[in-house]
Amino acid sequence: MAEETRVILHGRRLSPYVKRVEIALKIKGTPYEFVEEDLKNKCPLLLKYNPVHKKIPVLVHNGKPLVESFAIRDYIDETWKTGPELLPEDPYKRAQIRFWASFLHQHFFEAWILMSKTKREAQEKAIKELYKKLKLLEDGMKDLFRDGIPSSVDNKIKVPINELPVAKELHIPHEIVVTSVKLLRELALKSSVDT
Ligand SMILES: N[C@@H](CCC(=O)N[C@@H](CS)C(=O)NCC(=O)O)C(=O)O
Repeated sequence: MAEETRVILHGRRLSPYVKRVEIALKIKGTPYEFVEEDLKNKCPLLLKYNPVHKKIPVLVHNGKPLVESFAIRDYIDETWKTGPELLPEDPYKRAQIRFWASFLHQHFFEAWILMSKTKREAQEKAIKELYKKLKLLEDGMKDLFRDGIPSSVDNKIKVPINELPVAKELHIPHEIVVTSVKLLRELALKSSVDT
């Protein structure tokens, strides 16, 4: 049962794992505070809350820390019953959504990271691989949501994913994404030269 609550999300706005949690909170209409973490200089609280992986996101609900974005998403779904369910009722559809979410997590992000860390032929290869995975993901999504995504406001209305109010609200401007990706690439290339 949802009780009087204080919800704090430790993260970074650009992290896709943090986005997963933010989207879940927004869909449920759960208010939360956002604490922007500096991953190069992790604060003692983050290390205390996530001593195993020392990663974001961390969600703190009434003082209790939760880690790992999928586990947090499920916790949010099971705790705040006031908003719409995050996963469909049909077990087959749920399983399909879980499959694609884990594909995105394990394969797509991995290919994306490889692409941003490599140069020349290795990068060309990584880009091809990334496009292949993107195509698989897109086809999977089209199949799964033939008529669009159910609106979080009215489950019967189907809307394209970019039109969802929550997607618009959490949208990050293209220039900011590009600048951050360039920075990440510089850092990744520098650390691969240093090692
Ligand atoms: N499996 C984790 C992955 C989280 C993750 O990789 N977070 C990154 C930011 S996008 C992080 O905290 N990196 C810091 C580090 O690796 O030290 C989840 O789903 O929550």
